[in-house]
Order: sequence, then structure tokens, then C-alpha cells
Amino acid sequence: MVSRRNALTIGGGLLVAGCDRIAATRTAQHGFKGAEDLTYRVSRLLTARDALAPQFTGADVSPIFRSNGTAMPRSPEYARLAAANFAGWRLHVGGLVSRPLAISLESLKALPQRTQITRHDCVEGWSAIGQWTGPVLGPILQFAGLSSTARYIVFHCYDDFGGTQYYESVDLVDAFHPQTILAWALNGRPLPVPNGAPVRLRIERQLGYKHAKYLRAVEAVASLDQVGGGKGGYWEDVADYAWFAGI
Ligand SMILES: Nc1nc2c(c(=O)[nH]1)N[C@H]1C(S)=C(S)[C@@H](COP(=O)(O)O)O[C@H]1N2
Ligand SMILES: [Mo]
Repeated sequence: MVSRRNALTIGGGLLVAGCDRIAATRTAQHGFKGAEDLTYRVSRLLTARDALAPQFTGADVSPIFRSNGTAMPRSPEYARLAAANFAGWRLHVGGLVSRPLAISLESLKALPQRTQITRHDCVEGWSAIGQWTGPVLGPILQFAGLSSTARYIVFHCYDDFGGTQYYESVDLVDAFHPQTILAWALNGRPLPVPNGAPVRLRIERQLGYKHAKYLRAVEAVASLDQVGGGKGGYWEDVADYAWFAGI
């Protein structure tokens, strides 16, 4: 399972570049048609690959960062992990990678960290500014040996809605964006359970529902067809939310 050796190597800071080609050349092409597809293409044409989402200062941080959607996953497995302070939690990195990983919380915290203060925008009509800390996702994918056939990164979560697990996905441009982090801290403290403990995705150029909480696994895939209902995310599948939710 761990890959304790991998985890330690990761912790030791050997996650260095070398695979710039991964993100450099491909923009994902998905099967969606019509207006959403156009939004996606136009945005990818007009927005610089690494353009940053606005960042704020400590003075801007919202006093309370509310919770939305799941506030406590009900799976017994999650309850067990939470009861042990997530000591047994592992983030599985798999799919189209040459070196699958199982990373402990401790190892994630030992990686180079990024802290950013950003605004979260939920489609339900609220926003909040929070300070997030965690390792950048890109180097982890590189370390896992992301295959050149991978086009999307899928995030699998511990919570479910009526038996359907929450999941989300992004293209490689967003996956390798410098502000895309696996956040384990909010406002300088370990991520509270209502906000996605132990680790949640921050994908700052996308709307709230793309920021998968309660991460269980990260999977590299060539197509979204076989994932969930095929539209790339829980809300995309059940409520026709846009897969590309760029802001
Ligand atoms: N696993 C999981 N991730 C999720 C959700 C959820 O219900 N389950 N809700 C999404 C929505 S709609 C929003 S706005 C944000 C809310 O994050 P917060 O609870 O930290 O405010 O998480 C997103 N990620
Ligand atoms: Mo949301």
C-alpha cells in the first residue's frame, strides 16, 4: 500500500520537474457540445494557461467559511479514519500513471507547501474568502509518472448523495495550474470536517462545486465516458451543471 518508500521520497522533496511536456502541449478535448464547449474553448484560447485567480490579504479573510453540500460524510470508513485523526488516511494516486501512490497526510504535509488567500464562489449565490495551504498537485502527478495518454484528472471523494459518491474532474491545464493545491489547512488550522477534512482540492479558477472535498483518490484518465454518469462530475451528472466552470 504505501508505498512508504514513495511517500518518504515525496516527503524528501524529490518531487522535481522533468515532465513539463505533460502540460505543455495538450488541451483536453471532451465530448461536450454546444455552448459549454464553446465557453471552454474560448476560455482556453483567451486565458493564459497559468493566469492566476485573484489573491487577497489576511484582512480579507471571511470570519466564517461556511460549509456547503456534505458537512460530514456518512460512510463508516470515513468515520473510522476521522476518529483516528486521519492517521490511516491515504490519498491514492492511480489510473494512467506508471507509479501509483498512496500518500499519507503526514507525507502530504512534508511536501513543499503553497498558501493562498482566494475567494470561493458557489453557484448557489454565496462567496467566502479563505486561506488555504497544501502541496501543489502538478508535481505529485509528475512524480506518479502521469502517462502521455492522460487527459483528465478525476477526484474521488468519501461522501455520497443517496449512494452516489461525489466526484469531480478537470483537464490537465487546471490540474497543473500553480494554484491547484491539495489543501489540508484552512486559515492556518487543519481543515475542519465540514470543509472537507482531511484534504480537499482547491482549483481556484473554477466555481465551488469543482473543489472536491473529502478526497479519497486521484485518478488519471483518457476519457470521462466511463467515470460516473460520463459528464465529469456529480453535479454535472445529476443536475447538468457545466463541467467547465471557469470564473
Ligand atoms: N466531496 C464533496 N465536495 C464538494 C461538495 C460536496 O458536497 N462533497 N460540495 C461542493 C460545493 S457545491 C461547494 S460550494 C464547496 C463547498 O465547500 P465548503 O463546504 O468548504 O464551503 O465544496 C464543493 N465540493
Ligand atoms: Mo457550491
